Amino acid sequence: MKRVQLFIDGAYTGAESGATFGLVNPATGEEVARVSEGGAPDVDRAAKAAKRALSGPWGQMSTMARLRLLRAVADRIDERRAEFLALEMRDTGKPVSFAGKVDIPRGAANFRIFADMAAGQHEEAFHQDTPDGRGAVHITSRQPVGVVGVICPWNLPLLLMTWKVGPALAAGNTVVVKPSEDTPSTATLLGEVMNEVGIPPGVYNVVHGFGPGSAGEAIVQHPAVDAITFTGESATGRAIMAACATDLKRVSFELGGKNPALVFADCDLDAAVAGTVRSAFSNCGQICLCTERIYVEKPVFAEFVRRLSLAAKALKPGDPSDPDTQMGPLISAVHRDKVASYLKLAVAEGATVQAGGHLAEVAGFPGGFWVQPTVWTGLDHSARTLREEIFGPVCHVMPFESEEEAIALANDTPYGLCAAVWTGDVARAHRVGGAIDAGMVWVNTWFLRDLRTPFGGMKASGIGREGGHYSTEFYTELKNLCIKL
Ligand code: NAD
Ligand code: 6OD
Repeated sequence: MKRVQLFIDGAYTGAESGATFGLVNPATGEEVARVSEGGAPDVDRAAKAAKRALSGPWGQMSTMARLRLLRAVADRIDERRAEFLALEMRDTGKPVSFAGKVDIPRGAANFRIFADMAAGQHEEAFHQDTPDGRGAVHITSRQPVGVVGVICPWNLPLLLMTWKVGPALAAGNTVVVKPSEDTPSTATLLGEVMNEVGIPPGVYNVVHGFGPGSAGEAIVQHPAVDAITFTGESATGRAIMAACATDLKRVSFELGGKNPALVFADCDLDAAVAGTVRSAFSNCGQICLCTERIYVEKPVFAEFVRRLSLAAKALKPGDPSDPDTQMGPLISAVHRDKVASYLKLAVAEGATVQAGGHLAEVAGFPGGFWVQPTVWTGLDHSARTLREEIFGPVCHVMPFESEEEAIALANDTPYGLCAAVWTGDVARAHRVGGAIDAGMVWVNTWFLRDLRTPFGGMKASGIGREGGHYSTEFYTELKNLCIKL
């Protein structure tokens, strides 16, 4: 795919302005495609097509027929797995060992599981006595919200987009998707899949472009868009929320994090080290759930730091298509420079570098945006390095002496997305897990997903929850019908 076009009303199209921008492969730094740069007129076309589709064949289709189509979308993603994988790896540089196991399978699962869950949707009925003795019946049901604007980041492009589009379509909505400008391709390929399986035109629309003054802002401001589901930075969430206030659009936000891991001396240290290597460095640290702050109980602190640092140094960067490659590049030169600025800042703030600490050079990929997996110790808790989301393969390890201190350190952050707790004591797991201000706490594991459970963050990490029936709540309006008998 050398030209990445918009997908509106079931057809590929350029932007009305004719504008395009370059798409860069982060592993090589080379431009690999031109992307149509949508703007307000293109969003207008997409939003109107999405509105029409609500009252067309899609809106009139039976629930079971709709869900059959969504299961067919999942099957087709599986069948075209190699194409989705190649595009996701090209856009992100992520290794096949990650994208093949996580991104693409979840792209299919997000349609299949939400279709299965929607099949179990039921209405509630309340019978009411009335003075005339005839009574009344109330029927409480759910109807689609309407046109949903889906605004996505670049770190797990297909996974995070379908995580919203799957339940939105299962509930009978239509969507206008704005993928990240850095990762437009898999959302575009999904348009072909929608047509192949017979999803009616206008149900799934994709408009590429940027945020402010571009396609993102136009989606948020369009009067035909009824709800916005957004994943990205907390600062962007604030701007979108302010814009949504005008039309009182409902919002669901999955935002940034500065996630802690708490390692207690009673844990299985091998598991804690292996789990923390995964939670700090997977996807080159570019997962909102990644651990950037690690607190370790004093008796095992030195040993934990030694083992984590050794493991970080052993992680193998390289050709994303090599199954042995463990580390990909960062998404862009801009993001590489941001992470590099924290590599400098951490040292200026007094960090001791236990592993990494520099940009990386990878044989055969001189133009890529590579950074060494980095482990720091020695920072004061007020350091900016410990307060700001970096979103790279970096983490800091600090000792603690008591459970209370560990909880206080974990909660000393504006964010509240997730935490990992490593302990062999179930009572402690329950106590500490309950005391951490985060939407999700994993004990003796990390990023173990069950799509029926609520996903989202507290504090500056988000508004609302998605997953299972929590998604249904966001993507539907409740209606009560009262019939006097
Ligand atoms: P970002 O906020 O810069 O951009 C996300 C999307 O919003 C992009 O499509 C962008 O074009 C668009 N956008 C930017 N400004 C906009 C505006 N004013 N109006 C409308 N759209 C706008 O985020 P990013 O850099 O792409 O992603 C990384 C961030 O996402 C990190 O902070 C990470 O923690 C967060 N994230 C959170 C979760 C979660 O589930 N909590 C998941 C993934 C990523
Ligand atoms: O697994 C998911 O459903 C999900 N929303 C993951 C988000 C990861 C953030 O980068």
